Amino acid sequence: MRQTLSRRSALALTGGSAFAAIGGLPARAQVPSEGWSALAADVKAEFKWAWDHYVDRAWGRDEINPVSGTSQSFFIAGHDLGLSLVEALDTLWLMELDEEFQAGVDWVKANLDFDVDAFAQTFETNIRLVGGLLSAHLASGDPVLLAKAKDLADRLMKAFEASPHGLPYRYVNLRTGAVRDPETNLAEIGTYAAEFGVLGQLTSDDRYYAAAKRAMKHALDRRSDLGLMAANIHAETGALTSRNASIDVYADSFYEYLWDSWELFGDAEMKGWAEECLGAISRHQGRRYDLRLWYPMVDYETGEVTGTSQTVLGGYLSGLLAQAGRIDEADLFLTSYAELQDTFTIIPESIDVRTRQPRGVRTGLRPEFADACLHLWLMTDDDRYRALTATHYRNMKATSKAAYGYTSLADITTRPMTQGDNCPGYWWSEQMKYYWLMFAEPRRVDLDRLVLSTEANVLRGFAGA
Ligand code: DMJ
Repeated sequence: MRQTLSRRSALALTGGSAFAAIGGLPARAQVPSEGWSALAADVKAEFKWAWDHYVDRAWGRDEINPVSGTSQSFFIAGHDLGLSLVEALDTLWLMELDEEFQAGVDWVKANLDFDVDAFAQTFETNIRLVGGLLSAHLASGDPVLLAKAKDLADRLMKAFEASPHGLPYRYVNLRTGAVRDPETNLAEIGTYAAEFGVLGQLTSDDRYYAAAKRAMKHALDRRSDLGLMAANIHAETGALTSRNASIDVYADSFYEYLWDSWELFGDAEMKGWAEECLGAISRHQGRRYDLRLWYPMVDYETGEVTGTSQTVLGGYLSGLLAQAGRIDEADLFLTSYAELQDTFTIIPESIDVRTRQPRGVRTGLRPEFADACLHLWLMTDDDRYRALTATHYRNMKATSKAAYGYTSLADITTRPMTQGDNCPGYWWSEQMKYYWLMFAEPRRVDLDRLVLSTEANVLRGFAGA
């Protein structure tokens, strides 16, 4: 049985919550009839099956299109950086698929070169590639992986250095350091501290974490009297470019990295900011619609609602609230999404919180519900969260499994659902890892020490590390 004492004792310090449950989650967990370990074996078999198709059809390409068996670039049109392969590495390691892990590492050593005269998105390159290389290095100790992560992070640093405020531009040319797209947002300026901090520790170089924290502080210094930040900001002028406070896309991982900086580096200032931000979000964005808890967009100075959509990505907040000890609120927010899972089988990409109806029919094979379940389970040891995740896994398998892997969906309202033709890179790093961590008794990680990046790269907690 997992040792939950350390996380639970942190909980005792945080006190109660004003949030009352609406009774949406089952009172008892439904343990899968086949048992957790059989479910874990199934997850591993599916991952291996999908990996073999990636090797066969898309080796070294960024993403496989699992219906047609074709592939596509993600960062740079026509120039692939092995995205899915890098994203898969630490998942392969945790699943003890060692030959596959080593084949991936060998590909990285022989082929992955970031000296490309092309623009790449700074944020995505960091969370997916720098994070993927770092976690593979932490797993295996291979110094070449660390050298590759450092080389790439050095190229991304140009995006910070070009701004008088240290706010990274959205795109940077990997060879020349030229930048473009200064109109940016909280997620894209504030999702570096975890990867850059770990890189800094491994290379004894404080510059990376200092740059990441400076960008976050710039935005934090512009909080309103309510304690909220507007989500849009300009890297050149440093000014806010909207009045909308959001927990959702364009802001999400900023908040995660405040907390992660505390967990990873013991940065108490970041913890204080995380608690202040979560408190303000809870007070001024959290709203009940038909008793369900949602966090719609609000004006950052008045708290007035400015938009009533909520995406499936917003589910991460439930996991973050749990990490910060706000268990009741986290559970209640998860319940809102669990109801969507019950109603639609696959949680819609975006809903209107007033009606709980989808705002579109496509979905992106999203991991955030399982992410939140993992963090709630780690904090409480309550198997209801594992049971909800088992349903998430089975529903994904029933709807997204295609000839050569798992795909996003083009229409969740048809029966059967209409498949798209793309497996996003994060599938290899996120949900399959969350399922594995919850269903298996993983031998290569200490769950009490586990810290995952926003892309679920393991940044702390490998057994023996
Ligand atoms: C992932 O790339 C990361 O979780 C990111 O923070 C936002 N969401 C996508 C997956 O939906």
